[in-house]
Amino acid sequence: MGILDSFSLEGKVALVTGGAYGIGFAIAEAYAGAGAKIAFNCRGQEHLEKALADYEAKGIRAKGYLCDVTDEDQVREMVKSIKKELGVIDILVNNAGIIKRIPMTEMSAAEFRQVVDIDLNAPFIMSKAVLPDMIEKGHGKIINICSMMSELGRETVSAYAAAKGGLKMLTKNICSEYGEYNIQCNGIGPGYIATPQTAPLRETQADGSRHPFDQFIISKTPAARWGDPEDLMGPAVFLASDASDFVNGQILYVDGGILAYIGKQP
Ligand code: NAP
Ligand code: GCO
Repeated sequence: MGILDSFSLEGKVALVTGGAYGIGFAIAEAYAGAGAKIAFNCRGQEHLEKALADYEAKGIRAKGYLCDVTDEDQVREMVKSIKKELGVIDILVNNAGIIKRIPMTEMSAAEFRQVVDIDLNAPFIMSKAVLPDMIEKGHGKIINICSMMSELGRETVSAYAAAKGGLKMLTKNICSEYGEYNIQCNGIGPGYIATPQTAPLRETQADGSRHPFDQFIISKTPAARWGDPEDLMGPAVFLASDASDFVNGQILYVDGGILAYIGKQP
């Protein structure tokens, strides 16, 4: 077997939560290209239908499910359906997530809870739903999509940073608790990636100039650019493949160097 064979996902079943568009879609596309059978979910019927068409346009026969990852019953039903239609889930990517950019003093407890529910509680619910079959099968890969905010804070994202910091530690704990069953749980920490979630931070201003935050990120990134979802494809395949069977509890930051860099002098 050549070294590239260890990156193959041939015959594997991958579930990417929130895989209707953005980072999740790119990861699912990469997994399909590496040979995996693809399942994804989202909450919106329109998002689901457009995503199925988008996957088909790329020659990918993905199975899409309407499932709110915060709802344990829906999650159990989705995992059962995937098992019946595709097989036991070998690879779970906890990608579904939201952000609310509100100053903490103005954020309601309900808004804080909603972000934590989707970004932290749901990866727990999803992982709990797939672990028993992974244990029985003798292998499994869980990949949690963390964030720069797993390491850093910034104004207005208190709930998101708390959730993503917690997700980093949940990653390490799943590693600790299930590593003996040949289950690897790692995280990917994307930098600033051009998706619908960050679109408000990149809007062109009324005078035609770039959004101040857009300019800020360019100055803070050695790569001097925003990331694209495609930048995450290779790292995601690596962490889902046999090539990373001895990598566990790690957060792989795919950030163009932001975390290593003090930033360009204004
Ligand atoms: P996005 O464009 O907003 O896509 C989020 C996806 O998650 C959508 O498919 C959405 O579909 C789904 N989703 C949201 N809440 C859900 C729920 N309760 N149940 C099921 N599906 C749900 O976000 P993105 O930029 O691709 O980010 C994906 C992940 O990467 C998130 O965890 C985010 O925190 C993280 N991340 C993003 C960046 C970035 O710069 N973009 C950087 C670091 C980390 P529905 O709304 O139809 O449910
Ligand atoms: C923000 C951005 C970030 C990115 C990402 C960075 O408002 O600061 O949305 O949070 O989404 O998490 O890694």
